[in-house]
Amino acid sequence: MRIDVVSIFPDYLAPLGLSLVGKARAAGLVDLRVHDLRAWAVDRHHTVDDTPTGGGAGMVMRPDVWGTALDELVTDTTHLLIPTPSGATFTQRTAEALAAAPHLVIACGRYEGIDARVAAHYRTRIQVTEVSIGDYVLGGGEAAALVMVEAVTRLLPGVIGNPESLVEESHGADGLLEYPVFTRPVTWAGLDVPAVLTSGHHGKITRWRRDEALTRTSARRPDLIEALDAATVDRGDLALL
Ligand code: 6GU
Repeated sequence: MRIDVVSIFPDYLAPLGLSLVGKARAAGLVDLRVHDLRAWAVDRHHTVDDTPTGGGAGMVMRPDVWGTALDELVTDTTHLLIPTPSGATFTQRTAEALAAAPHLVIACGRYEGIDARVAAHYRTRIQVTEVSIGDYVLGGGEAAALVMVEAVTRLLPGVIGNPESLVEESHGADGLLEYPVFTRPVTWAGLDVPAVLTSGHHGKITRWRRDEALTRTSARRPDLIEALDAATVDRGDLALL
């Protein structure tokens, strides 16, 4: 997969050289390039913004500069992502869909956002999604781009050594948060690892983990319990729900 990220703060994307994403890049599993939007600005001051038409606070990013940049980067098969707090919520399902795309371009806005004609124009040519990573406001799209690139990259074939790691995790197919995990030592700070986990009884361990996932999800994310697929709820669950 290829991913292009465009920002006026390309250094903000430096963490994409580290850890899981950095290793995936080094292994050639993702071709990730970060661009400075100002490279496409034409005036002496490399201006990328202007005042909002109709009045109001802040500045808006100019469509002409973004258009020159995106015309150079997008192809017919590009999925253009525009991070914005007014976008559709980015979820694990979004990450899964994007991981199947051949090319992502992430257009990071700052200030009050990017002139709305940019999304409208590219929507006539390619797939465009305005995405939010949650119900809070950030200073720009860069932190959201970091989040989305990591969530997508870890789903690409070969990035995670043991693909079983992708099966039993929060926001996976069962619709529940993950159960609590433990390792050695068996006693730490006066706290014991739950005895069932050292029992060697795999059936009991599976049931205990399922119960923990259910009680944790009920307490922290009741919305996920409401959304559970009836087909994934078993007889043992019903006592807890
Ligand atoms: Cl994607 N961008 C900005 N600027 N703020 C956000 C966001 C995105 N998602 C949540 N808040």
